[in-house]
Amino acid sequence: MTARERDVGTPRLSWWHAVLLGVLALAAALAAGHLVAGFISVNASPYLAVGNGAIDLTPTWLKDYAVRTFGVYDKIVLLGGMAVVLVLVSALAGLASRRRPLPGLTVIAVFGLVGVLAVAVRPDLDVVAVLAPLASLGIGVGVFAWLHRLGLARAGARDAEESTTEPSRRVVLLAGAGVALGAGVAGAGGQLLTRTKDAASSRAAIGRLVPAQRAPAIPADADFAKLGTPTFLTPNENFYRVDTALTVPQLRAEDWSLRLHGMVERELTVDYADIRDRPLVERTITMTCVSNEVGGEYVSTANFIGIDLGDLLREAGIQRGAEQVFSTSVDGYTAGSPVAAALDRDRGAMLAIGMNGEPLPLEHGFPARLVIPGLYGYVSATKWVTDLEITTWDARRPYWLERNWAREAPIKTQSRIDTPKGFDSVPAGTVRVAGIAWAQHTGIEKVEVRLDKGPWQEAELTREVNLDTWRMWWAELDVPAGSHQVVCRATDKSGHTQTDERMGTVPDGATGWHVITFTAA
Ligand SMILES: Nc1nc2c(c(=O)[nH]1)N[C@H]1C(S)=C(S)[C@@H](COP(=O)(O)O)O[C@H]1N2
Ligand SMILES: [Mo]
Repeated sequence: MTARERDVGTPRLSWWHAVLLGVLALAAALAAGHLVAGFISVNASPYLAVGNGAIDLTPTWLKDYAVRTFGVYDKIVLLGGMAVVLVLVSALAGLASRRRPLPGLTVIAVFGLVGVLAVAVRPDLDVVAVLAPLASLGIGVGVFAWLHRLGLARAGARDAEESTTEPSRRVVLLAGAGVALGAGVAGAGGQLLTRTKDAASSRAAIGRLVPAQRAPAIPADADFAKLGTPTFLTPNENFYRVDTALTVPQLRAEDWSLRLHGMVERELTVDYADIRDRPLVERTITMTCVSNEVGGEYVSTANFIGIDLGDLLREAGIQRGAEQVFSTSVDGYTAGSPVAAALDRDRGAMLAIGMNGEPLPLEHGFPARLVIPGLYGYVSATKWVTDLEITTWDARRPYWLERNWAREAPIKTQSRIDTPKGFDSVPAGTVRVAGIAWAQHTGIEKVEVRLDKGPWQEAELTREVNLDTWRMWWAELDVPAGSHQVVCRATDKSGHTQTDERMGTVPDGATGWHVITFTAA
C-alpha cells in the first residue's frame, strides 16, 4: 500500500488551517525565545542571534552591496527579509503537514537548532543563553504538535458526523487564538524586560564627564555651517555609525572591565571606576570610515574624553617585538592596530569613555572604546572594547582582515562638496561652493575648486583646530546659465594632492575627486 492509498479516507486539515498552524507555531516559538532572552540578554533572542550570525557569514561583496543599496537601513532590510522567509517557510511546513505533523515538526525543529547554534557561538553570551533558543524549540514543536492534533481530531469529527468526544470547532478556534495572544504577550514581555536590563540606566547614572585636561575651545570660525558645511563638532546623535552589531551590545559600566595581556611585562585589568578616577584628557578628533565613498557621510568629529592609550600600554610594559594591539569587543568583533601608533605620544591614541561631555552613547561603544587619530575606524576604534592583546601581526587576524581589507589603513586625504547639492538649481552669477576636507594627522594645506574644465581656484579655509580634525572651506565661482560640474580637491601638509583616479573603498579607502552636477538659471 502506498502512502497515498493509505491516506485516502484519513482526515486532513483544510489548507488555511494548515498555513495558520505553521505561522502560529513560528510566532509562539519566537515569542517564547524573546521572553526568555529578556531575563538573560536581548542578544540571546534567537531571531536577533540568527540575524547577527548572518551578518558575520555574509560574504564581503554582498555586505558592500547591502550597505550601498540600503545604507543605514541594511539591518532593517535583513530582519524584514528574515521575517518574510520564516513566515513563508512555516506556512509551507504547515501545508506539508495536512495529514501528518512530521514535516512541520521537522522544519520547526531545524529552525530551533539554527537558533541554538547562533546563540551558542556568540562570544558575549554565557551558556545559559541557549535557554532562549531552547525555549523556542520546545514551544514551537509543542504548539505545532498540539494544534495539529486538535485540528486533525476536529477534521476527523467533521468527516464522521458529529461526535461528542471530538473538539468542537469553537475549541479549535479558541486554541489558535490563545496561542496568538500568548505569543503577543510573551513577545511584548521579552521586549519590556530587555529594556529594563539594558545599559541605558547604567549610563544615565554616570552623569556628565568633566576632563581634568580640556581640549582647547573650538573657535567660532572653525566651520562654515551657515554655508551648508557640518558644524565643527558633530552632535552625538548625528555622529556617523558603522558596526557589525544588529542590536547594540548592552554592557553596564559596573560589569565592564578591560584586560590587557599578551606581550606585556605585567598583565593589567582595569574597570570603569579605575578609568574614571584617573585624570581624564579630552581630544578633538575627526573619525572616518574606510567604507566612506567619495562624497560620503561616514566622517564626524567629537571631543573624546578618556585616558591616553599609550600611557596604559606603558603601564603594562610592552615587550620588544610587539606589533599589534589586537582589540576585542564584547560582541566578538576584533581589530588590529599598530603598537607604534598606540604608543606614539604625538598621535594621542585614546581609551575613550566619553564623547562631547557625555559618557559614550551606547551605539558608539559604551562603556569604553578605542580612538586612534589618523587611522580608519576598522583598525583603530573598537567599540565596547573588553580585551587588548599585545601581539604580532602573524599571531592574530582581526575581523576585517579576514574579509579582504588592508592591515595598514591610514586615512586618505579627502574633500567633499556640501553645497550646492547634486542637481540643485541655483541663480546664475556668483555661486558659493562650500564643503569639508580632511587629512587626519597630516593636516590640510589647501582646497581647490574647479568649474567644468576651467582653472583651479583656491578656496578659503576655516581656522585649523588641530591636525587630527577636518577643515571646512568655501569659494565663490562665476557661473553662467546652464548645466555645470564643480569639483574639489585637497592638498595636505605633506604636499600630497588628492588624485583624480577613482578607486573603490576596498581594500584601504576610496580615492577620487568629488563632483557635483548642478544647473544655473
Ligand atoms: N565593536 C565594534 N567596534 C567597531 C566596529 C564594529 O563593527 N564593532 N566598527 C568599526 C568601524 S568600521 C568604524 S568606522 C568605527 C565607527 O565608529 P562609530 O560608529 O562610533 O562612528 O567603529 C569601529 N569599531
Ligand atoms: Mo569603518
